[in-house]
Amino acid sequence: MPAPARPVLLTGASGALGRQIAHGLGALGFPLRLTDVAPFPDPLPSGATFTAADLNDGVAILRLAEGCGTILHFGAVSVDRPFEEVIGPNIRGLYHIYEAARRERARVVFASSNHAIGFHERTEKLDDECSLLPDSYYGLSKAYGELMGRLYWHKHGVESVLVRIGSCFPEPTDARMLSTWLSYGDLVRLVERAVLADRTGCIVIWGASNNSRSFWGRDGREVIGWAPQDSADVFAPKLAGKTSGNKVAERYQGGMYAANEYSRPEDASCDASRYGG
Ligand code: 15L
Repeated sequence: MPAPARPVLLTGASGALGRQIAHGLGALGFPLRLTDVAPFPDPLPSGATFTAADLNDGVAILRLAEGCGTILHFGAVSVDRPFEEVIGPNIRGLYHIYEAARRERARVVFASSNHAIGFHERTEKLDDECSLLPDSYYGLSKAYGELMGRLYWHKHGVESVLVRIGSCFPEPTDARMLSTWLSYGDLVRLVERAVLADRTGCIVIWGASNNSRSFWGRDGREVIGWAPQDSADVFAPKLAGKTSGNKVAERYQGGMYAANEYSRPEDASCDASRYGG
């Protein structure tokens, strides 16, 4: 089983996705440095260390990244929250991650989100060149992260795998997730390939399983040799009728994130071909 020569830093290690990645890659023998503001709640995977750190602390992040070949950046506010709560971990923290990657010549695997494009309509089939269309301050921070990845690639040659994660949970729980679900197994295999791939440049990958109702199409997955193995389709009989009942949420890919605090007047219009309606 191949393992990377240089250590892999994982931020957000104590979160739901971080724990899956820590255990999944730990089992493959990856040399892991785990970090989070919260303690790691499980026994440490063999060969892993854990250091508590705040993404706002640039010196701590530089120190943690020393000698690392990859930074898996899964730490941040991960839900729709007010601007002031998002700005520290998701904006300043991201800058600290990219500065560390620049110094170490490390690759970044960034946990972006479908909420970076959440105001695209559900009737659209998107590819990796679609416009960024955030549906919340959280989604805006993910769009910013993707642009940060592009900046550091063009200016410094720092590679990024920007994973636009759909809904990564043990199982899909509503009709929207029949389109957006990413299984834990597919997530871990994606991250494994993103670490081991030879060269990636700066690519976007839709983080979704093999769902026939997917909103998303072409992306950079071939560059890393990843293909999802699971599918939300088997849950369709149970979930197809389980919609939100909210008109705005049902119209847009981001669902309730688009609907939260929505106050656009009914008759407002803009250039549909450029900005998604
Ligand atoms: C996300 O980005 C969130 O982290 C997660 O909690 C879900 O809301 C998910 O998107 C989703 O869109 O289902």
